[in-house]
Amino acid sequence: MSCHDFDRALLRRPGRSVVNGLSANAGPAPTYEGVLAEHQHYAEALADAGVAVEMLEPLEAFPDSVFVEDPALVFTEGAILLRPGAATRRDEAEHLAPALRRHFPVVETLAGGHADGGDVMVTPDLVLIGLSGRTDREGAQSLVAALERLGRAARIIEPPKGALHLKTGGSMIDDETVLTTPAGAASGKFDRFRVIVTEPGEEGAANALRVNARLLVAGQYRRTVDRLAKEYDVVAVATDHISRIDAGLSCMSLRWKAPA
Ligand code: CIR
Repeated sequence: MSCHDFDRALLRRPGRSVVNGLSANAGPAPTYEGVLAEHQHYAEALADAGVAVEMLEPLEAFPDSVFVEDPALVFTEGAILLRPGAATRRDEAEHLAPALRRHFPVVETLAGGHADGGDVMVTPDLVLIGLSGRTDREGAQSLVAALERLGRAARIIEPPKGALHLKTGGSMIDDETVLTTPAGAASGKFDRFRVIVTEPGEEGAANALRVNARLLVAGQYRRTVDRLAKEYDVVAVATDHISRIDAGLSCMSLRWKAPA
């Protein structure tokens, strides 16, 4: 089975508070309507790719809670509630717990530290955990232990500094290939894969999302979209608004294949 075979996805509709989402940039905030439209288009693209989408209600008290990838990890074998590294996001995990318990008989937790799902790259044989401003060594080690309890091998890596998360700068786009930035390629961290580099000035395209046969790519990065479309079944999904709060395509869903 490919690590991109999915039939379920869990999403959370953005609340109006999403305009106050965390951002490392001083640029303009997104509009609520802009984020909502991008989120709807994204949910449709996932459904078209063959997954059943469950949409959770907004959580106004948590501006970043639309980015459900960060407080949890999900696999066919079970789920893991994470410990998000940003103070304003810490309690998002407990709000996701009821939905996870509905879908997964096993829901693991982390013993300590902090870890965000954006720092987790699932490859066919190994789960890579990137250290970042959100994922510390204690959290990463706790996550390795939780993954082992689910029967998954993991390795902690130190990706190039500067990106919010490991997957901000790189994504598995098939079982052998990583799409990454020039810095990600130069780091050597992805040398065991075939590497495709984003087009110059289009580093934001590195957070792409493979779902079954489809590859979702941020639509504003036209040259990278065109390059990938020569090889993949690409769906361009705009991220103009969510990128203003440092988000990309992987972070708006949790995806898994239900047990047969
Ligand atoms: C944050 O800073 O936590 C949010 N504004 C963006 C989270 C993006 N998450 C992701 O790429 N996995």
